[in-house]
Amino acid sequence: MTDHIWEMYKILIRLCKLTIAGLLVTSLLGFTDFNLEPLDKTPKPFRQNLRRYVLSQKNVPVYSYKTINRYKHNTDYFTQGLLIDNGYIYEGTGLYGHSKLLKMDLTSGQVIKERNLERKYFGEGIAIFNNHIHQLTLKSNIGFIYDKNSFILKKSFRYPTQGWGLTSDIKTLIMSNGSASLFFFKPEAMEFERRVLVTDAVGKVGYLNELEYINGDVYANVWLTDLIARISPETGKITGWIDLKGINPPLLKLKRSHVLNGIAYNKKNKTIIITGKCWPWLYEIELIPME
Ligand SMILES: [Ca+2]
Repeated sequence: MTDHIWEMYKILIRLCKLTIAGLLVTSLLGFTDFNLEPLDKTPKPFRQNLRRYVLSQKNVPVYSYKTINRYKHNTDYFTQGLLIDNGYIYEGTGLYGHSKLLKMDLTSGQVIKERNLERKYFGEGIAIFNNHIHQLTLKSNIGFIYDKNSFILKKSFRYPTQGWGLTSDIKTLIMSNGSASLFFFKPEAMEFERRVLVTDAVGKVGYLNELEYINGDVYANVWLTDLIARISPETGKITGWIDLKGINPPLLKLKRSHVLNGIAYNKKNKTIIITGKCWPWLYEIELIPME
């Protein structure tokens, strides 16, 4: 056997070992049905024309918004997850070395509880279920479960893709990973249950990011846009669009020029709180149907 053929043979054996190891890991984790490939990303031409496309929708309602209040937001917080529980705002922030889990007073912005993630983790979406806070990480394939009151880490869980957004309904945790799919987990054991492909009348709607479960629908911000898709968790069908154009301050006025990435439902006021990465404000809004 020549040296060249021998080298090729060794590479082939290495590839086989990696494939078998990968299959073994996903099988052991119970994620064989989990879509590991980002095949369901929305094509880029669609994304570039998304606002025009959304505003031309005839088969689902499109909403604008009315700002009814705003609250201070720390411009160091690279918002990746946002929710309201019992009147308090909870935020998960990202960036390596800066990722946090926070509990704050909504109106004053005063930090009540804070926990830093290890420097090796980039924090992502958060959700509360049964007095526990779940937090994803971007590329580490690991999530954390904390006691809601003490922020003490109770356990961790694994998933095979990137982690982006997280929210919860009354019985499941719902996760996005930047694709056009939503993934459903049983929260206690973080056991993967099912996934739905998010589609509208034309096709897949990808780059789903921060999530919020509101009255039976999942609201998902489309990454790098001011648009939020309202999605049926049962079918994955888009049931409406929210256009938040103009809600974020002009990029030049921001400490860092980052996009919308926080949706929290304020049950008490029946309003939605919106913010973005390092934005100076949390906006409390009501949705207004567009003509
Ligand atoms: Ca949220």
